[in-house]
This record gives sequence, structure tokens and C-alpha cells, in this order.
Amino acid sequence: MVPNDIIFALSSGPPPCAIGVIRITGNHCLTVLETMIGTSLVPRRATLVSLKETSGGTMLDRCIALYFASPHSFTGEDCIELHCHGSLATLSAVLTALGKIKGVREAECGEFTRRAFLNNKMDLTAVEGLSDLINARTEAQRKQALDLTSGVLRTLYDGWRHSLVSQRASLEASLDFSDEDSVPDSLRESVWTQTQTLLNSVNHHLENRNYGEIVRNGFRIALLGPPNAGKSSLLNALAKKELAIVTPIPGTTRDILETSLDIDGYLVTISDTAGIRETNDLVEAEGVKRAYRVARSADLVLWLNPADAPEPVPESVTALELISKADLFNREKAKENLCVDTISRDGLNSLIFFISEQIKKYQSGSEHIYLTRERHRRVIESVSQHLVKSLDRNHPPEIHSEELRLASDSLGKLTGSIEVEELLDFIFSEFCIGK
Ligand SMILES: Nc1nc2c(ncn2[C@@H]2O[C@H](COP(=O)(O)OP(=O)(O)OP(=O)(O)O)[C@@H](O)[C@H]2O)c(=O)[nH]1
Ligand SMILES: [Mg+2]
Repeated sequence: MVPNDIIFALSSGPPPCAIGVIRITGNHCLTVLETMIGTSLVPRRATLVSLKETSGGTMLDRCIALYFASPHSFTGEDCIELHCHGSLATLSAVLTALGKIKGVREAECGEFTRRAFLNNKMDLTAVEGLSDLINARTEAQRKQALDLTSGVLRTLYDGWRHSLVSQRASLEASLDFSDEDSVPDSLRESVWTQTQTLLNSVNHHLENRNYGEIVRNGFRIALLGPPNAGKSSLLNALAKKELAIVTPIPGTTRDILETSLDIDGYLVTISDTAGIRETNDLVEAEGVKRAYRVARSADLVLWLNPADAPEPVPESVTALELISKADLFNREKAKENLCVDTISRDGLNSLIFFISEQIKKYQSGSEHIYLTRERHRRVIESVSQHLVKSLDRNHPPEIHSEELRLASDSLGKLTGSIEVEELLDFIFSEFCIGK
């Protein structure tokens, strides 16, 4: 149910800033705020107003007020934006005055977006896209999140639901009206063909899952290698910061050290690890254990093989070899391999290009709609399973239809078209106050 009280929050960044935007939403908020604003507002027209405290008439700020009448607003309710001077004192005076008005209260995290969802302005995949857009750090994340906010997933999933509903309708109508109480074979055959086509699309969508999740969560690279291979030096060179301690003493790094970089618009997380070797040192042995653990969860493991003391990749690790300390390498051989010299920074650009190419490999040629979250992936996997069951020719038409219904309900939960109350708190908790 959509609540009917009026809520407000500072929707721009923390003060001090040039302009602080306070957002207010709730039907009839214009009437409730009339005394404070002191002048009438025309929808979608910026008006310079003298904000006053309702009780004493004390002037709070001269600011720009914008009014969006329901349903043409972000939340679908009447909305007002006050573009105030962004000082701490001004904003807290306005926020305090708002809080004193009867029926008006401070918004909770994500409450504006929650109202937008409850008023059917957005589906759940767009809500999640908006959360990603606010948190986007790289160009690829921004593009992907923007696509989601515009409802590309909803369009895709609603199309699938529509197809499922029509397949069920065909099956059930023929069941209801058939004299012999059995569905004509030709009709079932045609529904099977449609179900199979849909299953192909669903499975194709699932195959592309990695790219969307990599863009959203980041591509994880683990730097592994023997002690003194130059792993920490490479982390520092890529980050252009002295993050890790570098010494000529083998076994310098013990803990995992992580940093995030923007590589060609992609978020990439690089982990520096302890050098891999047999050791009786308890601390170093724990470091080696952790290095293997990080390698197991990485999208790409680079095995740094020092040119002056090569070590083969351990059998238990799947890694790509990167020759480090390439300045100590035979020049001709260097040309054939992926190699870096962190002193002169030779090979770093090629390595960065290589990493970006590795990420792009996850992208499929024509597909622009990717799964970005585990929640979506799990639901789409269950849709696929229901479709597979519905195609079992040993089942009667009732089961065929029931499996189609279950697939359709799963899709409905994904977009929020059907009851998802238990999911809402979880999804909206990702938002900050004011959104
Ligand atoms: N010649 C040369 N020396 C390098 C290069 N990169 C690192 N070194 C040196 O190699 C030594 C070890 O470098 P680190 O970056 O600490 O090596 P590491 O792999 O992190 O070593 P551990 O933490 O002990 O596992 C240091 O003395 C570095 O200055 C390089 O490209 N060329
Ligand atoms: Mg190190």
C-alpha cells in the first residue's frame, strides 16, 4: 500500500555545497507547505521564493522552488524540490522547519524510490538499476545502470511473461472446450514450439550473465608468483601509488592487499598476494594459503614469473603467465610474451590493454541486455528449469500449463509485478536517504 504522509530529505550531497536540494513528496504537499513557500507554484516552472518558518514567519532562505504535480513526478505523487543555499546552517534550518509541520516527516533510506515503485513509476529491475547508477564509478557501470533504469530488463521480461500467458491460455482454453477432454495434438505441438523458442531465449540470456555481473561488481585479478617476482611493484605501478611495501627480501608481502582501478571504463580489483613457496614460517604460510584462496575466486590469475629466476605455474592454479622484471630478459624472447618491467614501466600499457580485452571477451556480440545481479540470475535459472519441465512430453497438459505459470510468476517477482513484499526492504536498503 502506498503511504499517504508527506516525507522530505536532503537529496543532494552533504553540505557545504553551492546548492542543496531538499525533496518533498506526498499528495497535497503544496497545500501543506503553502505558508512556508508563501507563493503559488506552477508545475514544472522554477520560482524564486522566500522560504519562511510557518510559525514565526522567520525567513529561512531565498531559494528556487520546483513543483511536479502527480502523476508526472519521480514518485508519482505531488513533489516539491527546494534548491537552497548549500550551507549547513541553511539546510538544517529548512529541514528542521519542515519537520515541525504536522503530517510531514523525514524520509527513510530509499523511501522516494520505494514510492516510485509502489506508484508503478518503476519496476524492481529499474529500481536496482537506479541504485547502481548512483553508485557507478566507471563508464561501463554508468552505461549499464542507465540501461536498467530505462527499463530494458522489464521490457524483455514482460515480453516473456506475455508469451507465457498466451501459451497457457491456448492450453487451458482447449482443455476447457475440448469434447474428448484432451488437447488436440496439433495445438499442443504449437505450444511446445513456442515454449522451446522461449527456452532458447532464456538460456541465451543466462549464457551472457558474466559480463553484466563483472561490470557491476568489478573484474577480479589476483597477482600470484614466487617471492620477489615483483607482484607488489606491479600493484603499485598499476595504481600509480606506493600502496604495497616493496623490498628485495623474499617474502615481504603476507596479507592480501587490494586496490580498485578504472581500466578502460571497467572496474578492476587487483589483489597483491604473498609469494608462493614452501615455508615453515607460520605467518608466511598463512599468507600463501590466502594467496591460493584469492586465486580461486578471481576472474583472472596472473602468474608473475621473474625473468631472472623463472618458476613454473603450480599445478593447482589456473593462471596466465606474465614475465616480470622484463628488463632482465632476453629482448627477443620478450617480444613473444606478455611481460612487464615496473622500473621503466615498459609493458604496462600492453598489460592494461590485455586486461581490457579479457573483460570484453565476456561480452557477446549482439546482446546488450545483461544479467547484472545474482538475484536475477537465480530467478532466470528457475524460469529455465520450469520451461524444461513444461517441455516434458510425458506430462499431461495440466502440468505443462502449471510449469508455464510457475515460470511466469518467477518473472513477475523479478520485475515486482506480483507480490514481493519480503524483497522490498532488502532492495531499498541499498539506497541512501534522499533517494
Ligand atoms: N630489475 C627489476 N627489478 C624489479 C622489478 N620489479 C620489482 N623489482 C625488484 O624486485 C624486488 C622484489 O619486488 P616486490 O615487488 O617486493 O616483489 P614481490 O613479488 O611483491 O615479493 P614478495 O612480496 O616477497 O612475494 C624489489 O627489490 C624490486 O625493486 C622490475 O621490473 N625489474
Ligand atoms: Mg610483495
